[in-house]
Amino acid sequence: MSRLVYVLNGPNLNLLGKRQPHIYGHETLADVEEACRARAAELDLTLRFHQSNREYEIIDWIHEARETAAGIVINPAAFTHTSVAILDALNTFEGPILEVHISNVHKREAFRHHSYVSTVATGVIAGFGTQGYLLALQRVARLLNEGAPGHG
Ligand code: CA2
Repeated sequence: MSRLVYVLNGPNLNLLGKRQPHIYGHETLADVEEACRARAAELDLTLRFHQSNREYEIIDWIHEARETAAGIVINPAAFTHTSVAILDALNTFEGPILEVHISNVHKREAFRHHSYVSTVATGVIAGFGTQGYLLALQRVARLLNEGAPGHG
């Protein structure tokens, strides 16, 4: 059984820790990746960690994950609120999908309150800062340990 998890990050998250720290905190995406890798090792998960500003790249990684991965943790960033294409791709994935938002999107502008991705996600974490990624990995590991459908 695969224990591979894709951690996917959408547009502008490459700026994490470099702009708007009052909303997204001081940690960079490289810090988040390092923390995810450490937590994954404890949970006996293997990670692929990616970020892109291009919708099609995120879709291609989801297609790749269909073939190999047991779970997906995704912060689709602004594509959360706009992308039927990412929703359609995620709908083809059989394992757990955990949607993560660093900020509490429900406390922010109304256009951030709707998520296409939430309509397919197994679970959603918002407003826990970058700790949300680690909690999502913990949840994926638990679901896989309990025999959630995944790849292989
Ligand atoms: O809270 C989240 O994680 C979001 O997914 C972040 C997105 C936003 O569009 C969503 O509504 C909520 C924005 C990511 C932009 O990241 C930046 C990080 C630092 C500086 C500027 C942008």
